[in-house]
Amino acid sequence: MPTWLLLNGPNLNMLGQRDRSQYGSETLPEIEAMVQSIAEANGITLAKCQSNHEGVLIDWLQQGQQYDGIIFNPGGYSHTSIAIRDAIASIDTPVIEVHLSNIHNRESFRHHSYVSAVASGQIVGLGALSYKLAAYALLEKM
Ligand code: DHK
Repeated sequence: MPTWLLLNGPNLNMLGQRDRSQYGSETLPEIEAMVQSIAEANGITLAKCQSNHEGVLIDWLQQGQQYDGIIFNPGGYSHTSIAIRDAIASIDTPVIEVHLSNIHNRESFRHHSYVSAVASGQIVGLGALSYKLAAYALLEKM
């Protein structure tokens, strides 16, 4: 059975409470359930992880070969982490980079993502819909 990984980085466990004008009102469990229902409807198993720790995210990415696709919101590490970029570059699994907010119309330090160059694609600025579209993108790729 094909399997996807839904990976969320730092502070995304606070969705629903943190800066709703940027991140919307959906909680992470609600977003996970939304992706899970798309996966299940298409016979795909979904593994989920949220971590506030860079090394834990890298550990999951290093196991990425066992997945058929990865939906990844690296949170603030998008803009800082060469180590996460290197972990993605070391696996063949397609990784769709997701951001709830439009990182390009926010502070300039959010405009650059180290992940983008090694991701299969990037979806930004559509709130929880960004995750849904990432799931559809993976379906098309499979
Ligand atoms: C989430 C974060 O936590 C920020 O650090 C990024 C991203 C944007 C998002 O929009 O999902 O800059």
